[in-house]
Amino acid sequence: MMLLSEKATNLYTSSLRGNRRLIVFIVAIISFITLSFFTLSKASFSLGGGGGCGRTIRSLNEAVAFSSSTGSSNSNGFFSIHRSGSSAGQAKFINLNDLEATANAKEEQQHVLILTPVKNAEAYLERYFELVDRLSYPKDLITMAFLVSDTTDNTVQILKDKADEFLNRPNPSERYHEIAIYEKDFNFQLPEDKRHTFELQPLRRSFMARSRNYLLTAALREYHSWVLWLDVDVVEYPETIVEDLQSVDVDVVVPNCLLQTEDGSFWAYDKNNWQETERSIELQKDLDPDYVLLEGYYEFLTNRYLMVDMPTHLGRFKKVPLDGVGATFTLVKAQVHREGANFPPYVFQHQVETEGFAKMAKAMGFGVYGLPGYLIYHIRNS
Ligand SMILES: Nc1nc2c(ncn2[C@@H]2O[C@H](COP(=O)(O)OP(=O)(O)OP(=O)(O)O)[C@@H](O)[C@H]2O)c(=O)[nH]1
Ligand SMILES: [Mg+2]
Repeated sequence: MMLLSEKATNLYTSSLRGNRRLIVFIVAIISFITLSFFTLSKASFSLGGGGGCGRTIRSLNEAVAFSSSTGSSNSNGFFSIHRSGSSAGQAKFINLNDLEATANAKEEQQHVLILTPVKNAEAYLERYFELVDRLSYPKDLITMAFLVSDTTDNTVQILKDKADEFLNRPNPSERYHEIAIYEKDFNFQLPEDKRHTFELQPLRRSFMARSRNYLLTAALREYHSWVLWLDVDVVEYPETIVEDLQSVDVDVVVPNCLLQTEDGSFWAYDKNNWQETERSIELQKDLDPDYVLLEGYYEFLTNRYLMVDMPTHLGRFKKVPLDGVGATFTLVKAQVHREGANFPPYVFQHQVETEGFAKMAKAMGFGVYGLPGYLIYHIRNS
């Protein structure tokens, strides 16, 4: 009897153990299926599959449907919280919809940011400031910003002294809105006699691009409507040039930059302002995508139509569309930079730096133009 009941108990315990194993097994399977379902459905959103938009670029309707299905909120304008020390935080609201860059910029009091990268530039600074100071655009609407790189001369001190003078003039209407000097070294040095060697240009231009991007991201403020790129060694331009270029009312515009000569003879300088031609486009079809095209070098002829070779007698405001630009003097609506066109330090459509910028701006749908009859002058360096 005793033996029988012991047997029954053993049987009961082992069947209970069997059931428990079964239950654990079933629960594990259900958890696995549930987990897989959520993981896969998330993945299909982030990959943009299964009708979701994820992070890919989709049509506006798809994107709107996606954003309302995930319940993301939207607000007008721009908020940021500022805390200084122990004082209470204060929200800053700036409606960027109100920022405009229009032909009547001066009347509308639109701010201009003049950007100049500099390297061992002390010899050029006096003339540079003389010309900027002569501009007829109101000084209180002008910000100047410099990026000094890999410099061994007195450039920084001269910039600081000039800024001090220009910002503290007795007459407030003669003072500039702001002057900023940034220093950033890339430890990139080229021997002076090698600076324009064909093989070294892609690298030199790539470092110039990095400098320009540094300067742009450090200096651009939310109130700037225009960005004017001005090289330090441009030695002659009209005092009304800012208003003149603004009046053309396009996204990017460049005057025609020639070489200053003693006898006033016509010598081209900025060959980076150009149009593609049928032949230049044809030639690019067989090129390695990483090949950088350069203007003004006999080593490789590009077949582009350079602005310095276009007729200059058709009026100062006769504009032509361009596919490549330099930056000796380049006026850009700030929106173009804000939306993402900058200076590629990598190869973009066979170009780097300023010409890459033009290609990028055009790829984004912006208008890029030049004025062959509007002449400015660059110093003869050697
Ligand atoms: N921050 C920075 N500025 C540079 C660098 N190289 C040149 N610059 C400045 O960038 C502008 C354009 O450079 P330039 O050396 O004049 O270039 P370029 O006009 O093609 O050459 P040049 O015919 O010799 O004048 C000038 O204002 C220079 O002082 C650099 O590596 N870093
Ligand atoms: Mg120069």
